[in-house]
Amino acid sequence: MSEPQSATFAPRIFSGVQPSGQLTLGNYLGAIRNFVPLQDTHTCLYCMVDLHAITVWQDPEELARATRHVAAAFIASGLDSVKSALFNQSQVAEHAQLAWVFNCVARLGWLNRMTQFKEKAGKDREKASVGLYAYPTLMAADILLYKATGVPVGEDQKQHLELTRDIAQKFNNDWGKEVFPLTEPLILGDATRVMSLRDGTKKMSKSDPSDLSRINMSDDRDAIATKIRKAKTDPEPLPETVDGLEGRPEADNLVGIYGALAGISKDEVIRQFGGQGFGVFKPALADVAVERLGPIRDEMVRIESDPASLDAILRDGARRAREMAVPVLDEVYDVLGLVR
Ligand code: AQP
Repeated sequence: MSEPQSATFAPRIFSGVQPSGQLTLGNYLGAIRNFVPLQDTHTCLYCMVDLHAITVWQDPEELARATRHVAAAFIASGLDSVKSALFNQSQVAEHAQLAWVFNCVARLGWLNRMTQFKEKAGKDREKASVGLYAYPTLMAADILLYKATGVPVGEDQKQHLELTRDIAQKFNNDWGKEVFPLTEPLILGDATRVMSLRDGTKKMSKSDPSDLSRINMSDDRDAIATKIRKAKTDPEPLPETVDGLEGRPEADNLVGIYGALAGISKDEVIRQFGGQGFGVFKPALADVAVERLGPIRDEMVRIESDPASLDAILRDGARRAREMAVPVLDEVYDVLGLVR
């Protein structure tokens, strides 16, 4: 990949996905599918960030199920548990330990600027958990515990990545040592921000109350076709040029999804469908979505039917992750003067 490498830090990739519900097409196109090719060029760690998920209340049985669901989605999408360390965050206690150190490095003013906290806490900020507020410092710990040089993420995580760099820089400056790299966000592909099927101005999200707003990775072929058929659109046919998508967020989103799934640019989609109505375009989109997602979903069902094997993969991934994490935390403790 093309992220600039510091001379001091070996190229290493970390990324995480929250096990907090059904994974969406946004998670797949914006993040998971981009994880796969990196395995051939980098040391990679891919994590189910369960400690992030509990920043809002989770049903215990559902949390365990969702953790295995994310692991199954990773593997079904092409992640190889031999090439990459696949694990859930809570099995590597060093994440929480380094997060505490970073709570002491990050400034309140920095966290106050995080737009995701404002969105997720909503109007009743006072009732949000301290964990939800401190989420970005735990995310910085996830990444810097492995001195990751690159993090493949969707666009919505850009601000958190900037905070991770601020924390790394302040830590390095405060103690006068280049302990941490300035990690680069790897915002890859054409679908870095997939929008809701019900509102083209809102991000497609697994916590949206409306299931019709998203395509889940576990949706069967009928569900995918139904959701695309019911997706909100405007009454106009598709424009003759990509510029004509301006001001038409729902049409723009569906064209973007088609292109990302078919592996073609939006220009090419418009070349094929410009001037056509949604009555023609939506069934074509449903076909390409079913063709791409159907086999992944079938594989997920197969993998999830054997939770014992999945748990063994996660334990092994956690063991390998700890081998990388322990020396970094030791280094941090030494730098801080924490006796061990
Ligand atoms: N709509 C999206 N388009 C592109 N990328 C997306 N990602 C999430 N939604 C989209 C990317 O998926 C990765 C994992 O996200 P996460 O589960 O850790 O948290 P999130 O960003 O908060 O995702 P959701 O679906 O919106 O979850 P909830 O509803 O639980 O908060 C990240 O790389 C993210 O950028």
